[in-house]
Amino acid sequence: MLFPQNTPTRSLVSLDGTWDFCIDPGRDEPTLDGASADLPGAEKMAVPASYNDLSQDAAVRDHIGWAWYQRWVTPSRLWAGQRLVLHFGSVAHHARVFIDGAEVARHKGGFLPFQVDISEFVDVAAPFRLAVAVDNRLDWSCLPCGEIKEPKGPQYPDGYRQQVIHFDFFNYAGIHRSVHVQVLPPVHVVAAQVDAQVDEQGRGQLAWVASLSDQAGLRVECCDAEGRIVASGSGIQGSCTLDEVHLWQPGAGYCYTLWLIAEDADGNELDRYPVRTGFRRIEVSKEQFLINGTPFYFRGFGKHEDSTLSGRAHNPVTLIKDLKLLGWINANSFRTSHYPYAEEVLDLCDELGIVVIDESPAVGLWDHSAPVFDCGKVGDDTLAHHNDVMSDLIARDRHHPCVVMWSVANEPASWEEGARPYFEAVVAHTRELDATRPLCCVVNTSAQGDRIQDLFDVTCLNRYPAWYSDPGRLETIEPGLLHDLREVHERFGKPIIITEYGADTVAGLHNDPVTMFSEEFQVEYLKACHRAFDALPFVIGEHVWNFADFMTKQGITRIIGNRKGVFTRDRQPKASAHYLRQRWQEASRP
Ligand code: GCB
Repeated sequence: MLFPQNTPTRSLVSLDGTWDFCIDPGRDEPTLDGASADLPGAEKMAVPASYNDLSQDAAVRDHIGWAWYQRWVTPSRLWAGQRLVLHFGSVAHHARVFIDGAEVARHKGGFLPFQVDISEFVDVAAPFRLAVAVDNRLDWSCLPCGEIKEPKGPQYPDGYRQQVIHFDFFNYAGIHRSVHVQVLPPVHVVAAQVDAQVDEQGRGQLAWVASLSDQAGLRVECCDAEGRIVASGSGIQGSCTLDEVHLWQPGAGYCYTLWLIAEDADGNELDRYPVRTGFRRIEVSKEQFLINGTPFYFRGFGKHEDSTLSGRAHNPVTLIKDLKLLGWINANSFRTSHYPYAEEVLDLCDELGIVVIDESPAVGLWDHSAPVFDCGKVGDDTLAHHNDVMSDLIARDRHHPCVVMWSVANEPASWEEGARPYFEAVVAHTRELDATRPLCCVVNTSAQGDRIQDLFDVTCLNRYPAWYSDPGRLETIEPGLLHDLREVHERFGKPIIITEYGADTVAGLHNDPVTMFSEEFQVEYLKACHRAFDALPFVIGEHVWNFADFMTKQGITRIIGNRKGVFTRDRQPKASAHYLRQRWQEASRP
């Protein structure tokens, strides 16, 4: 699937804006005819947005099950004779799409795009009703994992149910990324896999595998960032060599564009689509992560796609502010915790030279009260879906030079025996898809407690000393981390990135001597962690948890969300942001 773009042969019609919306009372299946009739009692809803925070009704915010989106689309006469492909950037978590009552697509998974050719369903002379039914329920067969529980007792009304989730972010739902009709020429490029490799001498190789909607020729032209054609080739599959490439570097993104040009037998251009990519070399040794031969130290954050009002939706306003703040604080990287982010995010990271660890939505694969792999809750269905998601993720993101590593999961129950065969399968599948990037799985286990870390190239650890253990005991952080990280490195022999460490901090709360939840505590907390990291040469990165405060489910440890942000949810700096800005400016390591 190709990201929707306007090109000389393609045009895009945005369906973003306001749609009609209503909650469906159905328990398992939708009960309303939202596909072919007006929605009863419809309210207006923004697209893209999570629906949860746009209502004054807690029942909408906390809804479990189906909801309907609907709008009319007026085709243009210019669509006649073209292929019409309807594209959704993401819909959380399960979607059914209808045109004038006919179901045209189904999709499972809330963080990756899907599309469907709707040409046969559209009469370009008449408006059509577009409806999307969205189900936000999570079970053990999808990612993220969750389960629906039906607790019984006098306090629970009849039929009461809860969506139980084993992850720490609000289960936002809705149409989260843009919706487009792509108006494509009858013969067009359907998909393309583009890989850019560069050797130590600076010679680049650009390989492509494309598919077309019909028989045609394919020519490719590779342009540098200034638009000069620097290489060309032909064929559905092929490669071309560039004798000397301009490298993509952290902090200095440089991109090439591979134009895929479909042609008829006479050389007439039928379609033209650009894929942007870049050349950089990634290597991992026992103690280093090298980008273009230079050791790279990850300075940055685990993030979320999360903002007030929009919820989990892609929002260009928040994106731009976040990228500005990453620059301001001297960060060079982040992890797309805990799911793939919008493609627009990666495009800008390519351009700006921001290094990204691209994470799958495999989160919540654990339960504090019971095993999940060993008792089959996380089983063959989960694995099949996990592998599908890795295929879709890599198909979507493989051309991005900013993506330097795939993270296959966050904090699965990696201490269980059953985790091993499960992750052996995920790793084998993922390596087959992309042999050029290192793999990691972010864990919170100790050296002894883990059964899977040896399968990965970089050890990624989440650590909360003096927070979830020994709360407030700052003096335990440095000795504890030194011991713990040395043990882990001794056992697995891989470089270590601390992918999470942090402390909840209520902006504006002060206490001296320092106390948990105060701004002063967060600063002292980070300093203590840094003393340990700085003493260990095999620690190759520090990603603070979290970039900004974010919404979670309600709970006794969450004060309207998780407050471990270095920035507030509206992106204002806490004291820790100023401290980090200084530390990362002075960083002697690259
Ligand atoms: C973690 C999780 C992250 C949570 C964080 C916390 O280990 O990976 O999703 O938000 O801890 O703050 O508890």
